[in-house]
Amino acid sequence: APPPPAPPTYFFRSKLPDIYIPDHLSLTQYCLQRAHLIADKPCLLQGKAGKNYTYGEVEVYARRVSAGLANIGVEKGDTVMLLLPNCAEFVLVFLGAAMRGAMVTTCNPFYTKGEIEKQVTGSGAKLIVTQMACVDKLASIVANRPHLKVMVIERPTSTDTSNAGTASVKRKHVEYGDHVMHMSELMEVDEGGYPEVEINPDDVVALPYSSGTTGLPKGVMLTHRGLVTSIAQQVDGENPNMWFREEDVVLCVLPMFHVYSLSIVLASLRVGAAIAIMGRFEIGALLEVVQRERVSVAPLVPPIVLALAKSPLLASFDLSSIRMLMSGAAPLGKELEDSFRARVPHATIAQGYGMTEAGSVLSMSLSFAKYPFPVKSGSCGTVLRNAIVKIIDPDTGASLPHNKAGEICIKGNQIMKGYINDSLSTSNTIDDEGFLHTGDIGLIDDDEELFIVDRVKEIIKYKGFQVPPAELENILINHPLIADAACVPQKDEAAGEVPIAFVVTLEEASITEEEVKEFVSKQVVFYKKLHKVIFVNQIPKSPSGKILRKELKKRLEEEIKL
Ligand code: 4UW
Repeated sequence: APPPPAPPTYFFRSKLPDIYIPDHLSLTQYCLQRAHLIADKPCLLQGKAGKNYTYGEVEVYARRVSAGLANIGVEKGDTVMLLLPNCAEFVLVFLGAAMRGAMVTTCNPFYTKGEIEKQVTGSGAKLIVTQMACVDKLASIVANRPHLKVMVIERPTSTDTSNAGTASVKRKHVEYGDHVMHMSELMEVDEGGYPEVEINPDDVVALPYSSGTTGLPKGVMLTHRGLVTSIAQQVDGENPNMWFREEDVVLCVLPMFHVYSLSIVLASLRVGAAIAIMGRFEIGALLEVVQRERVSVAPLVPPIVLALAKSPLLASFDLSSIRMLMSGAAPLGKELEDSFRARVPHATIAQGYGMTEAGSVLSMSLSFAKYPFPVKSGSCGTVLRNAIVKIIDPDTGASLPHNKAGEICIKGNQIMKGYINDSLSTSNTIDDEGFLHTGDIGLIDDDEELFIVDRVKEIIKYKGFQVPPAELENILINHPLIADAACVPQKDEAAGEVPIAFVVTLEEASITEEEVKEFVSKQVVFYKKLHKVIFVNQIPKSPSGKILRKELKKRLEEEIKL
């Protein structure tokens, strides 16, 4: 008898044709390709928080930083950590390090000492560029690592033109010896001092951290080719999927250490737009920046959309400059999307879908295209050009057709090269055919629009921030009175999800919910704090020892109903 026919494989693509992508260029060559033509155009806007930079200045400073890094011994392939809130220096050091051929690992400046130390070790960072406020936190990390240098960016603010900033840098210098340097060592050097470094497109340039579908945070290796491809997929070509223009002013309020904001910054540089940088989110300040800088593009996350949709302040500001409002990094409820649209009727409001490992965008609304398509509310957009998506049955691995929900998998030059020093996690995430498995469940409808309906991976997303359950579980089982623990998300209107813990205590141990919460909160950044502790006799596990998170989520739902 003839062999049974092979099961069909369904591939999904953009509705737009593939484009030419100049992926032989380094990331900085690509992003700053037109910078010399628009040298006088504003690039980085900081308002009262600091100096503005034109495209010409950004290019010069990036070259200086690159030469300055060489001066202080940062070689090609070395890792530089950026431990900074949003600021111009973040962008300048990122670009300079990329030119130097270094890898930039981005880290949340609000992280605790323990969280930072793990990333320093895992990424092999040689230099940390940070702000004064973080220096104390770094003292013991640096003390054990003679080759690790720390550099602070502090500059006198416009109201404070005294030398206070410099004096306190000097004081720290004395305290920590030669480890703490000042940013001037990068910014005030001769940019012609070093020849350009030869960069291979497959060299790693960015190393953001993500826990992916399971386990602890891991360094995600994004290459020059990967990021050039991703940005091109969004903003290049005859009909860019995400039409950023040179005239645009792009709001940058989401933290640049996260891949969403980093990707928006790089896309803005590519098209020559101005980037309005905000150090932190506050609704009044955001509206003021929009009005003052005439912001035209605003990439947001659902909690900020919620805050804006509800804010009485909205009516007192001129938001007429906004033409594009984008949401991503977490699910945006359809009702919220619609009510927000009613409040900013002149803007196009829609979603994109990204994942650090996907390097970073998988799909983007075609309502943002230069020649847009009609789209549906609640959709996460259409897969980008020069990429292929398949949807697979999470149990059988079978490829699924239109309108059937399954795990979203993506292939293309933009996806990560792998996790650093972790080939096992890499091979568990990228299959033999080169598809990255996202751990998200979604379907693609007849109009090629993607809808995310569920998540099978462990990750908890608090306001779009990653909270890896494995990290919290590790902390919990280190408590002398705790025998076992498991963390799962609980739905929350403002944050989307919050982490909660199921805890098994040692026999006869007496420990309160408050004590457990405090034990964790001392060791983690604010958004990883536990919101509830449920004491149980046992954590349900599979025969192989995997935590049965589905059962715990069910338990939690029952608990809430009680
Ligand atoms: N709806 C539902 C969404 C959505 C979503 C993401 O922290 P990571 O690894 O990465 C991100 C990146 C987001 C992003 C990057 C670049 C960009 O342009 C853009 O445009 C909007 C967004 O969040 O978390 C990845 C996980 O976050 C969830 C989903 O589970 C995904 O695997 N997620 N976007 N629109 N869920």
